[in-house]
Amino acid sequence: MTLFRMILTLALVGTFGAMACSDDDDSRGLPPGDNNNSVNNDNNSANNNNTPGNNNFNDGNNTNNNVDNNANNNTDIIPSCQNSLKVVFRDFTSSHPDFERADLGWGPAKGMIQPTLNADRKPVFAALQGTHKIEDSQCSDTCPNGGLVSRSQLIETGPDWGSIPMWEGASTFPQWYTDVEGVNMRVEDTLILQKEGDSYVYDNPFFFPLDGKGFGAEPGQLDDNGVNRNFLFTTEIHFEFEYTGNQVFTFRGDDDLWIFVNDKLALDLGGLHWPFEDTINFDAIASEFGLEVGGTYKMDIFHAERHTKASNFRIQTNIACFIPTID
Ligand SMILES: [Ca+2]
Ligand SMILES: [Ca+2]
Repeated sequence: MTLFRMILTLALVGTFGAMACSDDDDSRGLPPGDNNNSVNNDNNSANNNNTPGNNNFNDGNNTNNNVDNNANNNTDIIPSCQNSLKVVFRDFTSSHPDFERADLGWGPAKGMIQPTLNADRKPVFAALQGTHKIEDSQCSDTCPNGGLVSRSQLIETGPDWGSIPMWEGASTFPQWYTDVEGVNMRVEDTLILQKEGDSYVYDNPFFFPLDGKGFGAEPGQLDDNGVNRNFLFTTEIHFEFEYTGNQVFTFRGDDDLWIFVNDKLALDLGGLHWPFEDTINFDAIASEFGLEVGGTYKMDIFHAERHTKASNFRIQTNIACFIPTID
C-alpha cells in the first residue's frame, strides 16, 4: 500500500467513522458494506411461516435443510412450471483477496463489470471502482440503519467512496464464477420461491446455504446472532422465462448482485454493501433489451457474499416459470 493510499484510506475511514458512530451503532470497526442488521430482526414473512416448501435455510440459528424437500407440496405451482431456481454456489475463504477485505470501497457501485457476458455466459471485469448512482427506490427503509450514514449523506458522499477499489480486479474476478481447485468449492442447490399473492418470493435474511458445506465456517465469522457461519461465497443462476408483459423481478440483498436479461446487464448492485434493492421492470426495458411479448429469454444472476456479518438474499417476481439452463 502506498503512502498516499494509506492516507486516503485512513481519511475515508475516519470520515466514515464520524458519520457512522451514532448512539447505538455496534458496527464500528467493520467495513460499512455489511453492517445492516435491521432486516435480520424483522421476522419477515416470506420464510418464517413454516408452510410446505418453506424450510430452506431460513432461520438464524439452524443450518440449512435440503431445500427440495417439499417442493411438490405447493399446490399453487403451475404443473408445467418450476418455482425453483437451480443454483451453483462457490465457497471461498478469507484467504482470497476479494473476500473479507477491510480496505475496500463500498457500494452499491455500478459499472464494475462489462454490460454483456462473455462466450461462457460469465460476467467480465470492467473497473476497480465503479460509480455510485443510488436511487431512492434502491434504498428501502431498512437501509441505512444502525447509525450508519443517512441516505442523503450517502448520496452526497458516494463518489468519494467510489475512489477506493472494490476488488483486486481482472486477475481474480474470473475465479468468482468458475470452478478453480484450491480457490473455491462448488456446491449445487435449489432455491424454492413461495407463492405470495401474485408473486413468487424467496426471502432469507440469514442466507448461509453453505453452512456445513464447502470450506465450512471460518473461526470468528459470526452472524448478528453470534452464530458461526460459512460466509464468503458466490451464487450463480441461469434460467429462461417467457416474457408475457407486466412482469417484474426485484432483488434485495448483500453484497454484489448483477442480473443480465437477454445478454444485457439489467440490474447492477455491485460492491460491498448492506442490503440494497432494485427492480427490473421488463416492460420498461423491453425495447432496449429486445424483448417481445411471447418470446423466451435468458436471465443470468450473479451474486457474491463477500463480508461478515450479514448475508441477505431476497427475490420477488411475478415470473411464474423458471426454465433452468445451467449446466
Ligand atoms: Ca466461505
Ligand atoms: Ca455480507
